[in-house]
Amino acid sequence: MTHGYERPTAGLILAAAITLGTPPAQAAQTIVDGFNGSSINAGIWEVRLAQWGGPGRNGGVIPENVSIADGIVSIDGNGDLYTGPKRGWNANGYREDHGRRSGGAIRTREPQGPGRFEVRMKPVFEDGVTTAMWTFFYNFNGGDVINHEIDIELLNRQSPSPTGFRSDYTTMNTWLGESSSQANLQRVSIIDEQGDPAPQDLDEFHTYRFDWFAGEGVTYPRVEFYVDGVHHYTSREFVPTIPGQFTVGLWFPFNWAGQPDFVTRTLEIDRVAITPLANIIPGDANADGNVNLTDLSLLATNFGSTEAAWSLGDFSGDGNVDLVDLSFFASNFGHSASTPEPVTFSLALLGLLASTRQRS
Ligand SMILES: [Ca+2]
Ligand SMILES: [Ca+2]
Ligand SMILES: [Ca+2]
Repeated sequence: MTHGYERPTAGLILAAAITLGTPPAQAAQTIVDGFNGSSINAGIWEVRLAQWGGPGRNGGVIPENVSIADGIVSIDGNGDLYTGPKRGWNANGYREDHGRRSGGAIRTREPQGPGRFEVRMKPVFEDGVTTAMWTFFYNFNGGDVINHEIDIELLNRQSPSPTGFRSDYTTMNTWLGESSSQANLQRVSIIDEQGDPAPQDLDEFHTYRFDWFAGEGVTYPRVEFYVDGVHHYTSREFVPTIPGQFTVGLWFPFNWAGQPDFVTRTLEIDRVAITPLANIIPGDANADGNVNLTDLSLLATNFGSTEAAWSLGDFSGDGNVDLVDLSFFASNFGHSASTPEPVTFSLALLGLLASTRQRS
């Protein structure tokens, strides 16, 4: 453990503060891939040849649809009007005689999580196809634990109906089993508070993220979902505990995403970052790697909130922003992705905190 998750006592806070200036050793490896090479990093990723959903359901995901250039991984999805030379993959383990409804996906070789999963990408918004990012653990040997999964799927529907495309809705799901009774399935509106059109309406890159906390220490198990740094939903039910391989891709659902009446659409992935929980520092509200006054400002603005998330200063995960969260912040104040900040300032802050606690 590189930093305390237990509710700090004043003594613990002081002890932690005194050690500031020497950033904690980081045992876990953070993965950041901007895809700047001439090929996809095979040490991190496998390019998938696979099918799911059952025989004849779609053309699977095939390596021929995945390419890299200029810092971008491009993944083609071929719709019902596709007549090119690519050939899809059948669930029975052989090539189709056509390439219709074939997509592509990259998946980490190693299981990941809990932690922060962030993808900057330009999704495809079309009927019949879905851009998705997810962790997946499956117990192929059977037993009680079958399916631990967290996903963001940009099929963008307010309801399961195959008609009625809605680019302002995003699914944010957590699963502990294969049936919907073992999952928390949410279709979340991502229209902003000003009522402006959803950011996804634009043909631009956006950052999709989920922070997965499995309940370490006294923190609360939950998965927080974000689009462009804005918190949209927290799942507190059916929260996975088992690390899973992380996939980003474009694929064709069988019947619940509508008809893909197009030739080819392309998902562009600019960057993927996977941060293990040990490297996520309580207090770093804006997730920039530093714990400083910017984060304190976020915490202060939301102090007293009972519907908060990490980005608003709720580091413990109970939904409230209170002295517990301030304690987390204080114990990590000065942590920096580069140069530590002076200790003296945090000691002054701790004095303030101590006096506040005595009054409360
Ligand atoms: Ca890039
Ligand atoms: Ca920060
Ligand atoms: Ca809290």
